[in-house]
Amino acid sequence: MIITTVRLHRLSIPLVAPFTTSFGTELTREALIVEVGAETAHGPVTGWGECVAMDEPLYSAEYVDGCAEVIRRWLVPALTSSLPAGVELTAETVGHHVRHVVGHPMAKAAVEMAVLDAQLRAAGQSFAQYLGGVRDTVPSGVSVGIQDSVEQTLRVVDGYLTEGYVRIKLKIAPGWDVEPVRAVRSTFGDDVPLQVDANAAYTLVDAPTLRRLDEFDLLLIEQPLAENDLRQHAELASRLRTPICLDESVVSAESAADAISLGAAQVINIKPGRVGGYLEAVRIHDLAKAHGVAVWCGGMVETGLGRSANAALASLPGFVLPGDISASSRFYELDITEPVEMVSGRVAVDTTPGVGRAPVADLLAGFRMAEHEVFAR
Ligand code: NPQ
Ligand code: MG
Repeated sequence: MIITTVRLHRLSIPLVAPFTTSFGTELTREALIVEVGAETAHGPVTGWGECVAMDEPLYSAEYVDGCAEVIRRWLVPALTSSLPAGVELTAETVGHHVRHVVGHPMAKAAVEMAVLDAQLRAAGQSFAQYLGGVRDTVPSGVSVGIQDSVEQTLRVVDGYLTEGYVRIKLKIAPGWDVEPVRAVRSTFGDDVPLQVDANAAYTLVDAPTLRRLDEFDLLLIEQPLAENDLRQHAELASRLRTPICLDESVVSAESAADAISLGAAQVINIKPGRVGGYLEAVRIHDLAKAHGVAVWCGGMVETGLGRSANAALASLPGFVLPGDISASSRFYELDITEPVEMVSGRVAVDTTPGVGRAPVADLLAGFRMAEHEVFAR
């Protein structure tokens, strides 16, 4: 294809309730949507990508306005004006053309997603078909933020279980761990699939506290230690019965391979944005599957665009645990696409070409803070 236009849409979308993790509280989703216009063998087409960076560098080093700048100044030129003459741009070669830019996986992932969406729309193939999906629906888990009290946590969890979510993930932090987990277990029983996510808030000194979680038969503990502490995660794993799952630490297939061989990850959370795109996400899936390591699809409070693409990814065979792929309504009263629905604990995988849904113009406009045309041929 030949890219003819690139537009960046900066959105601010209110959340239905504040979302608190060990690193902070979010009231809105500061989103960045990439719109790529392209000329293909099948005619002109528009592709959409979502950048999952947060508005501040608290989850990882990237942040949304930094991503917009990287996309505008370095990634888009690499795929347009600086593309060598005669080179045909495809989604599969986006990573190659931007490899000289160090880091910035979320910015790269957003651009690759938009190009892939355009390519698949032109070819009439769905994301799930292209990525290798084998299921029509995927099980839907929900991430429960840190609440003001244990009582409030029980009310919130009760609501999600009543709605039908098949797995609960409690966000934890030092001082908010054993107590809420014990309360959820004693209230809802041992059969509720339950896991926790620390977002890197602990150190190895906290191993005795984390070990107290062993008695609650959790599916896993997600990212207890810092992003770069692979060796220390391996050490912690040797001291816990609860499987360790890495999120922030896995930034590429290479780091996934390191984590697996070090014994630092018994489970891997795959987020396409964090690893540089859906294609790298599939490579990590393949690697983990070959090593017998379970994977599941994480979430970054995506709009319906990224949420639908994540459901497609989670339909691959190695995704053997429920993902953080909840309904749009978990976070948004109004989404920018047709809402992603959860029915009987499952989310349907879109089968129409590309991601399967696109932003609705009026909804996009309603949440838009800025729109920049960063390239036009
Ligand atoms: C995680 N997500 O697994 C993350 C991190 C996270 C669903 O638990 C705004 C935007 C707020 C992105 C809070 C879930 C966020 C965010 C947390 C991502 O670690
Ligand atoms: Mg996480």
